[in-house]
Amino acid sequence: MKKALLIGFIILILGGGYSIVVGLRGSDDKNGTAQKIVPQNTSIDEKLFAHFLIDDGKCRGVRNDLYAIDEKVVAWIVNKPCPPVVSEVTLWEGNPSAANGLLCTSIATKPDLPQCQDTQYESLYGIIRANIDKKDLGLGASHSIRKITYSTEELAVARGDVNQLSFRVRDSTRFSDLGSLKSAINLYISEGNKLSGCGSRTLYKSNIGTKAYDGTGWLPVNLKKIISGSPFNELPIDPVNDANYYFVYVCNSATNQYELNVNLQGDQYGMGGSRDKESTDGGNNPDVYELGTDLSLLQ
Ligand SMILES: [Ca+2]
Ligand SMILES: [Ca+2]
Repeated sequence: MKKALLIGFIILILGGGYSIVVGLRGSDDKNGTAQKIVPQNTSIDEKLFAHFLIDDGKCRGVRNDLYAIDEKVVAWIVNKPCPPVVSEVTLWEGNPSAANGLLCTSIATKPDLPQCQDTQYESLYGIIRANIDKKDLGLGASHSIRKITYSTEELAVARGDVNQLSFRVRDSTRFSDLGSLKSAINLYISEGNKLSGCGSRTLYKSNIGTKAYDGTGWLPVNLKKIISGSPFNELPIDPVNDANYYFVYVCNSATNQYELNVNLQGDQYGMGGSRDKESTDGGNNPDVYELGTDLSLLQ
């Protein structure tokens, strides 16, 4: 098989982000038969496909079908070009949100020119495109074709799973940023500095104030006083930082101690979750993640 004579650029819009897939197309593979499929990733995550394509695609109300082919490749067929792709028929594998998840598509200006990552998919793609109304998609008895179906409830579950993934990413950021903040405040204290502005346990929240780290931002600690300098160019804030998710700081000037709190989003980190952090942090509130030098200051 000759290699890449033409490079096709396929731009996908998935989940608000942009991914670029560079497709390679050969010139001498025109026998019109579907060859053996050798996918890079042999596992089909049906939930992700159902969520990203069936559920997120703006094709509801028209044809919006997913087929598992040989349990290795997924064909998505719609009645009209449907975001995030511009072709009625597309071939996918593995994870549809990954940059290399799209195997084949076609572009509006050259509908007869398949844009495939690898020539091995071209004949398969061509046959399916020519037979979208046939039950076996024109592939014959040598291939298994299974329609992937999901109920409204299952789609909702898939949506939840995907949301949980993004929640965990945010929680990881929270652990990292709050850990850094804790280290900075501890260093500030260890160098003989006093916490101020504590009032009678006044609450300071990251959704109120600026990111200035000189004590005038949302955190009333002048990190510029740290001898080696502030570890931050700006104060960290919660990845969401709205009325429900924000960092909280409270201190006690008499003891020179403080507490930081944050509400985590991932189910696994909540009380009873598989990686429970909120109720195992040594604090007095099982519903939030607490850290600092006196975890009883805030509940
Ligand atoms: Ca806690
Ligand atoms: Ca507490």
